[in-house]
Amino acid sequence: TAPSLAIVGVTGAVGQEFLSVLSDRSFPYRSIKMLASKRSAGRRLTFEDNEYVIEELTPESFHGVDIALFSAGGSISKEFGPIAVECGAVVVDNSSAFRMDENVPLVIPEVNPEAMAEVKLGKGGLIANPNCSTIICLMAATPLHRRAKVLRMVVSTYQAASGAGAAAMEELEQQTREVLEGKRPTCKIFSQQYAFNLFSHNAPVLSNGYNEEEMKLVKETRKIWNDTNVKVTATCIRVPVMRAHAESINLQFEMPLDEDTAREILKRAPGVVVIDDRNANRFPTPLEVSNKDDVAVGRIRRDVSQDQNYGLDIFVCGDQIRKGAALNAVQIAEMLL
Ligand code: 11C
Repeated sequence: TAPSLAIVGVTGAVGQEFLSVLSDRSFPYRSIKMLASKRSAGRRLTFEDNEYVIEELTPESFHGVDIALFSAGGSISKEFGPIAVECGAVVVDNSSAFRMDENVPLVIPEVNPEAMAEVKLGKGGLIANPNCSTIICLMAATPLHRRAKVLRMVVSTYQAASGAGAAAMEELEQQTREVLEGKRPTCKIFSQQYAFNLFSHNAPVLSNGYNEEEMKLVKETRKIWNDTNVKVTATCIRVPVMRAHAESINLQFEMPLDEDTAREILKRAPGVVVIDDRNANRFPTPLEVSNKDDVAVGRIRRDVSQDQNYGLDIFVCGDQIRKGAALNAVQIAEMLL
């Protein structure tokens, strides 16, 4: 029979997207629990022609649940994830709470599906969804890594409002209106003006000078590629874009890989589309990939600073809420079926 599902954090940007993706992909289910904080409990929600009442998340929420999709922040995952597992559910967790736990698979289905081979429906288990910027980066870098082995990767991100949640998206919209009307922009989520501006990612800055978002790219890549030697460095920037991240990625390879071969590899890669029209100066944009499943790659070119065929530059865009979060989690859930 089809599994029973629970969505934890159903009122959030990713929670809502879980529902859209489940519906778009005709994910089979026999029931769904819509779970959120006490604040949202009691509200009604229509999904696939059925009306649901949002329930408050409690330790009792997971009885009879087969798959729980979590996106309500790290502390909720830490508190309720293990309870759900104890009840026999497989938790697919979108937060950073368990990603670096060595017993928890960190999975991008197109990249390392083998990592979750041990997790079986009915036995309880945890699978972590990587950070959105890692997913989008590795969707493009992995097919090239498989061919030529990446020794070093330099990532610069241009990250959308959605990565900071629905309230940040509202803040961007409100501030844009305020600035155009000559008013002072209201800063609630971010401490500085976001509209018509950009700034270093809002994640906490660590003692090594990197922020947490940057170190996620470093550590998660090593874990997903199962390669402790790969060198990764990153600079993460928040830009006033609504829901898709862009990333400039510089790659250094162990084996030669020319740009035409790289383009062919990327054209064949699942979940990737190539937009690379030099004559028309047409390359991926965040708007173009918004609400889309595929990650778009372009600006595929030889890095002239490296030995010929040992370095490439690429530019990648991917919908942060979809492939960066909800779609990846639902694809993980599909592999459990
Ligand atoms: C962003 N990736 O775009 C972040 C937010 O570890 O899941 C998500 C943080 C995480 O701001």
